[in-house]
Amino acid sequence: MTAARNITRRAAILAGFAGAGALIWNADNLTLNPSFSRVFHAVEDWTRMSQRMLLQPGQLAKEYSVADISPVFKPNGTFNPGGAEYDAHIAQDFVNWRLKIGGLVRHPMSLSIAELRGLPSRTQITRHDCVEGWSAIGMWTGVQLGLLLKAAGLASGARYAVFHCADNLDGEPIKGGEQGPGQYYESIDLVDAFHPQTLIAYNLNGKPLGVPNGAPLRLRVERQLGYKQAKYLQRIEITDSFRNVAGGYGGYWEDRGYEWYAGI
Ligand SMILES: Nc1nc2c(c(=O)[nH]1)N[C@H]1C(S)=C(S)[C@@H](COP(=O)(O)O)O[C@H]1N2
Ligand SMILES: [Mo]
Repeated sequence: MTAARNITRRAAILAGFAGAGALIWNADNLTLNPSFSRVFHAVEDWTRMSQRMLLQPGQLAKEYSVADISPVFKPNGTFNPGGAEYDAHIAQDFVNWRLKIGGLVRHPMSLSIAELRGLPSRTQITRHDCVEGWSAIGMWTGVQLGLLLKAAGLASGARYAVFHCADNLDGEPIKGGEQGPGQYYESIDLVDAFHPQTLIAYNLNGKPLGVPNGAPLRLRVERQLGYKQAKYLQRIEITDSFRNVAGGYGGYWEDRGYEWYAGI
């Protein structure tokens, strides 16, 4: 057994997550990708912090039971980002999709969907409330954003996580997760970023996220409204401010007059 395997096993056992098997199974790949091995070294530390937060009453969004899950999780906003780049990712089943984490971090990362699926996961059944007046209950599975940020290591001045998406509401998508006019984006502060229910979700109701609901990755930030739940995630940028991003108000809809903190 290699050293990497040993460490992985120990981290997985201490973590006590259901995903531990997958983590061990991935151990050989971890050594090949330094950004990924950082993620898993952060697991142990993060688990302790996250468990403590989960025990704090009043801090969590309500979680529902399987019987409450809506038969259809109504899609809204973009149903399909379109464009040659996203179409190619659909055709390849998102095997070449990467989630990039950069900005004010000590270790920028680029993770595949398979790598994210290999990490400890959280599953939660929550209610999504859209400002347009509808809601839906869904079961989300994904990686806690806090774990990824622990692995990336925040640099000094870090205050916000900005989420860059693959869709453009005003025209053709801009390539490679870059921001530009009409491109959907969102942002949250670090309190929400490290909240244990804040996930980079890849499954909805036990199945890979479909294109209408944000394939292959979307944000779940459960104490806020629907428009904060950014779909088609390509890049997370840690910043000291969002004033210089797009229109300067922290999100596509915020730039068009919505509240930045959309508490439920
Ligand atoms: N990238 C992206 N994310 C987005 C949107 C969008 O148009 N593009 N719409 C937002 C709004 S207003 C809502 S209510 C939810 C809808 O998520 P759903 O399509 O899974 O229902 O996604 C949010 N996230
Ligand atoms: Mo919405």
